[in-house]
Order: sequence, then structure tokens, then C-alpha cells
Amino acid sequence: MKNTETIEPHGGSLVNLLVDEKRQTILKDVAFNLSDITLNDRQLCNLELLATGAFSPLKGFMTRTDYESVLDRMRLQNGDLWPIPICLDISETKAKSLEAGQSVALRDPEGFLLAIMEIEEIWAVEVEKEALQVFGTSDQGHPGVQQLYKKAGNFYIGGSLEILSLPLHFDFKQLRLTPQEIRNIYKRMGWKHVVGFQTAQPIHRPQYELTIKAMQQAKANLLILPIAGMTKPGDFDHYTRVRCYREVTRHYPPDSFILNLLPLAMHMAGPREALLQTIISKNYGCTHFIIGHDHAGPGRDKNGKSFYKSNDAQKLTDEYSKEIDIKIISFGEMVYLPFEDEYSFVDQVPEGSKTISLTGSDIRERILTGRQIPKWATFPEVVDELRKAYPTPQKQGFTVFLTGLSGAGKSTVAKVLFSRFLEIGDRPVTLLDGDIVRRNLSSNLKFTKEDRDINVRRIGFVASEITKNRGIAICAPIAPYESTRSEIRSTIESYGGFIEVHVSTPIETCEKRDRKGMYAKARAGLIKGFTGVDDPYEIPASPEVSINTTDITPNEAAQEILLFLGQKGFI
Ligand code: PPS
Repeated sequence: MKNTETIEPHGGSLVNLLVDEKRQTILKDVAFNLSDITLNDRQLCNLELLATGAFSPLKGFMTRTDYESVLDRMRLQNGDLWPIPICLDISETKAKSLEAGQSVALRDPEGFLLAIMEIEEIWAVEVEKEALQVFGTSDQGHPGVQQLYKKAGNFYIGGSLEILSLPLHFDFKQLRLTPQEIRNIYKRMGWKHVVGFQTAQPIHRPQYELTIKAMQQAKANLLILPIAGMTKPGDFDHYTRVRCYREVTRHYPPDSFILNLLPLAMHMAGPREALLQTIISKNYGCTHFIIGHDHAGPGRDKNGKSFYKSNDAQKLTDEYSKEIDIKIISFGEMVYLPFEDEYSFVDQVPEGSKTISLTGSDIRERILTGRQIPKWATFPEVVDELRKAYPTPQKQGFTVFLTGLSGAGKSTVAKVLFSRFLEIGDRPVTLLDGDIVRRNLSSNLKFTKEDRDINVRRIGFVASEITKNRGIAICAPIAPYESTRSEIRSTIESYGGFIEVHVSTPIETCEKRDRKGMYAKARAGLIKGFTGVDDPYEIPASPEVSINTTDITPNEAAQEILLFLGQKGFI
């Protein structure tokens, strides 16, 4: 049997793109001769939501006409409401190797066959138009816009799907039910009204109070759908959040809620994202959906201005709620009244009452810096879980990344630091000096831009693993390119500290030192592409520490770095 389109509706029909076993066997044979596309995390999320019908009425990755139509009028070509393009992005090289009418095998990064897609169209992404229509801005400070400009492939392919298997998950299997399975539970439990709550943040006291109020207002049970796909950079990971949700759910009345993970790759598109979430909730059988202030927004731009107005999402979802057939429960900001010991909406606070509040970001900041969090702001069990997973700088791992010209003094300073950290003795320490890495990890690499980038990324990968496991990594490559350094920074910063040290000793000093005689050889033309001589070094834009070793000893240089680490609480 091929795709089933509708299975037992309960508040709207559901698409199901998963094929039965017989068809799976046929498709496995077909895939043998097909070109492959390896899906990244974002694409795997989209595939999963398409497969299970959470993205109903979509039946595959969008074609160009649907894409254009969604951008221009938030509707598929056939008029169905849909706010955000769900297309499959590929590189230009891949696009050139494919043509419409052909089928491709979609695989996970391990090569496991997930789906066969029949390509209907291939087209170049209209990056600027998509950014402006979906996000309302082309400012790359917006993470969704940055994803579109910098990370996604610049071609789309659209077409129908036959899905053999959902992407594999090994975590929280009991919390990964499909929309149909969730709807079946409502039926079994006799739940008539269900209010959906989607969140990428832990549930603190205000969110708890808000869900309770929503349940009371709608006389409904609660479906908590924590977003376990891709969220905003810097958000708490879903493993930690699920442990927190499990603690919080003990406070809800028994049998009044379901906790189920939503593998959604967020775009942080504010109003349009809120509309997408409303459609998803409807597909999970919800009769009501909670929209908070600044729902699904990425926060503020570099000038401190919010990307979206706080009630934009509420306005848009309200406008379409009838058509989706779901009731929107929109809530403003909640504040705590210390004398009354209760929460209230900010616009309902009795005159003269004192109020206090801590936002989710405030709590996150306090967790990361080890400051106290009062009981009225969140549940102590949640604080415990967050503190376990996100220790203070003193217990986090970190990477000291020394970059600079050959002969600038990176290795010597790195060696001093290595000894000092061993002396302190509270974390395992690894020295990833340029030479050591070149010998052990990158012996086959030369000094072309590509090879240097591979070399530096390898160092970054090892350092990120060390940092993740709460050790100290000291790296000392030339690392001449800013974009590669900042790529490494963003990976490592999600696990712990990243301290970029620009060893800024000028080339004249480095050349005068010329301990290895390399500059002399480079000047004589015996070595080509030598950094600083006939190859570029991009000066770090904003390093944490900058040290010129011309007139200071390696010990003094190391001391500056240790001072910085002390100030930031790492040591
Ligand atoms: S990079 O650019 O980060 O991959 O370089 P790195 O791995 O740190 O290697 C730098 C050391 O290799 C020697 N060497 C060269 N450096 C720069 N350019 C060219 N073409 C080159 N060829 C060899 C050089 O001595 C560097 O050693 P250090 O310890 O930095 O002086």
C-alpha cells in the first residue's frame, strides 16, 4: 500500500506518509539505483513532521508554486493556509547533478534509508524575498535569517514523499508519540477539550501559572509539546528541559496532561512561526492553543529592538483561528505579587500592588553565572536540574584558543598555561599545539586555505569535546581565518567557555625571532604561501585577550590570560 492520506479524523484529517512493509521492501530495492541525499538535523525534523501528519495538509516537500504562494499569501497553491516554506534545501553542486522527474533516496547521516522523494521541481532559493516575507527582515542578526543566508543550501527541491521510517531517536522514546497516537489517547481518556502549549524553554512559575489558567479558562486538559528539534542558539538542550518538565508536571492535577516531544526545527519567525505552531497543535487534536507575548520570536536585534511586537503573534493567530478551527488563548506578561504571594497578568495588577518578575532569560543568566534563583520564580527541582546540566563557569570546561603568526609566542604561552592549569589541578588539561596537531591529526594536510580550515576545524572539534566533558583545552594554531575561528567559537560556546587570545606580536618581531628559519625560507621564496609573508592572517575582530609578546615574558603573557579567566569565574 502507498501513502495513506487520512486516518480517523479527530479535529481535522491527518496525512500519513509512512508506507507499509510490502512497499518498504519494494522501495529498498528501488533506492539501490538512486542518487542519495543525506539529511541534516533540520531536514530530519521536517521529514518526521511530514511523515506523521504533524505538518498536515503537506504531503511532501513543497514545490515552487506552493513555495511562492506561501511567501506571497501564506497559502498553498490550493488555498490551504500555510505560513512557512517547508522545502528541501540542497547545494548548487547537488542541484546540478539532479533533475526534475528523478527520484532520490533520503538518508540519515549514518546512511539509513528514510524516504524516497520524487523530485517535481528544482529551483534557486529566493533568499532575500523569503527572509523579508517570512521573517519580516533581512537582518542576519535574526537566527532564522542567518540560517537562510549562511547555513542552508541555496537550491530547493520539491516533491512527493514515500517514507519508510521515521528518523531514529534513542532518547525519551515514550515521549515521542505521533499526532494520531496522541489523538487516540484523548479518545481513550474521554478528553473533549485540549489546550496545546509548545515551548522551547523550561516551565518556570509564570508558565506554570499560565497553563493552569488556560486549562481553567478552556475547561481543558493540557498537551505540553516541548520543542525537541532545533531551537534558538543558547537555549537549554531538550534532555535537560525534559527532566525539568517531568519535575514540574508533578504539580499539575493527576491525569490532566500529556507530555510529548515535538521534533520541530524552529525558524524563530515570530507571528508566522506562531501560526505554524497553531496548525501543528490542531493536528495534535488540540481545541485550544496558548500564545504568549513575543511568541516564537528570537528576542532583540543588535540595537536592542525586538524583532516583533509583543502581540504580533497573537494578532495573526487570532485572525486565522476560525479557519484552523482552534481557539487561541493569548496571554500577556505575568508578574509576581510578593505580598499576595501570587501571579497576575501585568495589566490586571491591582493599583498600588508591588510586583517583581524574572524572565526565562534572567533565570538562564542566573543559572549560567551561579546566582541564586528565588522560589517564587521557578521550582527548586527545576533549578537543581538546570544547575546539574549547566554548571557555573568554575565547574564548566573551557578552551583557550591562541591564534597569531608563526613565531608570535603561542606555543610558549600555551606551555606555561598548561603547567599552571595542572598546578591548579581541578580539571583535566589537554594541549593542542599547532605542531602536535599537525603531527597527530593532520599529517596529510598542507597549508592551502582549504587544508588550514580542515586543520583548524579538527582542532575545534577535539577542543569542543574536551570542553563538553568539562576539561580544559589549550589550542595554539595560527588559525588565520576569522570565519573558521568564529565557527569554532559558536560550537564550543554551547558547551563551555571559549577564550580567544590573539597573540598579536607583530611580524617584524616574529621574523626577527625566526627560531625555525621559516621566515628566511619564505622570504627567499623556498616556502610558498607563508602566513604573514605571502599568505593572509585575518586579525581577530573581538578576542577576549590580546597579547603582544615583544616586550613581555611568556609568564607575564600567561598571567594576563589567567587574570581574565579568574575575572570570568572559570578559575
Ligand atoms: S594553520 O594555518 O593554523 O593550519 O597552521 P598551523 O597548523 O598552526 O601550523 C603552523 C606551523 O607550521 C609551520 N608552517 C607554516 N606556517 C604558516 N604558513 C606556511 N605556509 C607554513 N608551512 C609550515 C610554521 O612553522 C608554523 O609553526 P608555528 O609553531 O606557528 O611557528
